[in-house]
Amino acid sequence: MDQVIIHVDMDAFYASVEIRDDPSLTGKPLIIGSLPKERGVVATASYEARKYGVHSGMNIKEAYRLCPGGIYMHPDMDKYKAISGQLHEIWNSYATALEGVAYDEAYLDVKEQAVDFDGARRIAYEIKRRTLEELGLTCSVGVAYSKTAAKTASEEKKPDGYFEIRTPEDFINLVIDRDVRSLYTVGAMTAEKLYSYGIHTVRDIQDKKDMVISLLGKQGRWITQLAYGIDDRAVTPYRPEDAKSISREVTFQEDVMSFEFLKDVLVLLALCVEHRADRYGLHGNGVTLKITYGDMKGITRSRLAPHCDSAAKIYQNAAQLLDGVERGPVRLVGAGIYNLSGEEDRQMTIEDLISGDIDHNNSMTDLLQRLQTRYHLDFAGNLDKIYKADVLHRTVEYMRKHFDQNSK
Ligand code: TTP
Ligand code: MG
Repeated sequence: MDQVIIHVDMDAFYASVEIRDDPSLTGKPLIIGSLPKERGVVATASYEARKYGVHSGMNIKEAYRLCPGGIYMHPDMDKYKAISGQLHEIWNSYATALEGVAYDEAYLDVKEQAVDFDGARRIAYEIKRRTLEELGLTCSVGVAYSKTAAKTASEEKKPDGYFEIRTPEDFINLVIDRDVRSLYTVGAMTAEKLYSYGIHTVRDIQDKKDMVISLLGKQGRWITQLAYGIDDRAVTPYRPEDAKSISREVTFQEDVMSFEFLKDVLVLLALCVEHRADRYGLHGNGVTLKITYGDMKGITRSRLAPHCDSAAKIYQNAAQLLDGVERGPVRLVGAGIYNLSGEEDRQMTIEDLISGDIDHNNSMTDLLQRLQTRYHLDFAGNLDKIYKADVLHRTVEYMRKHFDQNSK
């Protein structure tokens, strides 16, 4: 299959948006994420901040140590989401299929519109021009014969870059001496495993392909193919129902000891998960609980829960999972549903008929009532704001302080 694929990725996305909207930030090291006094991580950093070694995912305290003179800001997700919508409109007008990977990143199947690589280059520059003129933002674009090569190409000349990789041979020549992680499906854990067997570069994967396959099985076969530039995956339009799971989580500013308190937090997380599932008409068939302890050790527990579509069911399952995990100081708690299906698949079960959704609604009302009384919260009329990450986070912090005071 001969493909012509564009991969487009915005440059320092959140940071660039904030600089566009406040030109006084231009040329300054800007770090979007948590604030230095909080707990959390860097979402992204302007290229000036990256010069200090600051990068996405870095602990914010570490970022502050490296770049104390930086400007630190919280992300404004609503704003980025709106811009993402505008970007998708531009991208959509050039693609037969568009696969969004993140707010700021997508694969475009342009074979029909572009015909060949020269046509794709014209489209790529057109996208760059329109993104700058209409949205005041720069992006980097890669054109290639495969998804992996297109992503590699868009990274190649960042920021405001353009690069082409027309054949598997060109791809191999480019990456052969690079770290195994330059093949995008190789994550940190897999890389560590490969390193420990002396496999550091793409060339090593080629040279020791039998070892890679016996070490990693199916994934090893896939990685070996990538090392030879083979990747036939088509650009597949993203549909929310293809999502594997829906989850929400919160990180506490100080570790939490009380599991009773964690259960109260699970009530709010369950509401948030239900809300997101509702938006797409989805329900889960299993519930997950995620815990990160104070020492950064993380665990996930899950259990089957057919037709899990209400906050009450999500909460009940997550709370039961929590009862089964090791006690200790907790830094992060999350809850979610997986194994999603759409409304049309929904069939009433005997269980539903007996228990009835009304019961679930009632138990949720009771749970919320308990939270209101215990923490002196007033949810009335503004419960819908809890779905926003920053409101959820603030509410949970407020609850935590309240809980700590009352248990002293
Ligand atoms: P990226 O495209 O990975 O990064 P970027 O656009 O900031 O910078 P680059 O020029 O290197 O592409 O991610 C897009 C946005 O997603 C980013 O602006 C912030 C967010 N993000 C996080 O919140 N956490 C993360 O760990 C990463 C990698 C990104
Ligand atoms: Mg980006």
